[in-house]
Amino acid sequence: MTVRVICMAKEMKKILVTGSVGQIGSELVPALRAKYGNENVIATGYKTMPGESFRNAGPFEIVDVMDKDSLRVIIEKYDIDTIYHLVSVLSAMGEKNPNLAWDVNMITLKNVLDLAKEYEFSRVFWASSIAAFGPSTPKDNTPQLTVMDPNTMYGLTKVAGELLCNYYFVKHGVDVRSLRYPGIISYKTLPGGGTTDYAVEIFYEALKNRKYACFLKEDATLPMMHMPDAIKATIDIMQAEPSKIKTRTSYNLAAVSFSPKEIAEEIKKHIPEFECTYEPDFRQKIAESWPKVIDDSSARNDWGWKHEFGLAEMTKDMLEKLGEKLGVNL
Ligand code: AKB
Repeated sequence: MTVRVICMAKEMKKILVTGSVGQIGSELVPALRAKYGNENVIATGYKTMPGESFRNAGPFEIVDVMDKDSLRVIIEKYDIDTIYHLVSVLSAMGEKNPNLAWDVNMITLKNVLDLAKEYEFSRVFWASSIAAFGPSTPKDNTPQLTVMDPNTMYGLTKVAGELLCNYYFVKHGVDVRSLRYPGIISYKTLPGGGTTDYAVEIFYEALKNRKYACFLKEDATLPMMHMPDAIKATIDIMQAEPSKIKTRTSYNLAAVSFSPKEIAEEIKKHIPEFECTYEPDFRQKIAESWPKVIDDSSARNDWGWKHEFGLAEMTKDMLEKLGEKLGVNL
C-alpha cells in the first residue's frame, strides 16, 4: 500500500517550461506534452501571451521568473520536479539593453537553480549558446573545452551561467544539463533579438517578397540547426542516464554551418527569382566574434547526439511548411 502511494505521488510530478512562448519553448512544450501528457507539462510565460490553442492544450501560468517567490508558488502548486529554463534575452537585444540582459539571464537562472536545490528536482535544463565563445576562440571545429572570451553581454551571461550550473551540480548535486544552441531555424514562432535571426527572416521574405536585405555580410558563416533537431537534442540530453552526462557546464551542439550567401543559393534552387542583398549592421560584429563550425563530438560520444537536417533538407522543409503557413505557393 505504502509503495503504491509513493509511486502514485511520483507519477504526479510535473515538468515546468519557462519562456514557453518563445521560439524554442513554443515547439518544446507540444513535444513534451506529446511525450509526457498535456497535464504534466506546465507552460509559463510573462510578457507575451500564447495563442488560444497553445493555452488550451494544457496548463499555462504567468510567472515572472525574476521573482523567486512567484516561481515558488507555481512549483508548489503543481509539485514540479523538472524545469526546462529557456527564458533569455538574446545577443542583439542584449547589446541594446545590457542591464536587462544581465538581470534577466542571470537572476532567473540563479532562482531556478536555488529552487531546484531546495525542492530536490530530478532534473534542470538550461539553454546556453554559441555566444559563450568570443573573438579568441578557435573559429573552426571549436572544441568543447577552449578559450571563452565573449564580448557581448548575452555571451557573458552564458559563460557565467554555464559556470553557475556546474557549481550547483558539484556543490549541491543539482542534476543540471545544458546545450550551447547554435542559431535555430523554425517556422512556427519567430525568434526575437538574435544575431542568427536572419536565417529565419530570409525564408519569410523569400516567400512573401522574393527578396531579402540581410543584416550580415554574405560570408558570415555561423553554426545553425533546424528546430526538429534542436527539440530532439533537448529531449535526448534530458532523458540520458546521469552517468552519461560528463559535462555540467554546457555541451557544444552542432548540425550544419552556412553563410547568408550559401542559404540564399539554396533558397534560389526552389525560388529562382529570389534575390538577396547585404546591408550589414551592428550584428555583423557579433557574428564575427562567434565560431563558424562547432566540434560537438562530446555530445555525440557521451549521450548519442545525432542531427538529421542538413542545409538542403532544412531549406526544403522550411519553404514547404512556412509556405503553407503563409498561404504562399513556391
Ligand atoms: C542569437 O543569435 O543571439 C541566438 C544564439 C545563437 O544564441 N540565436
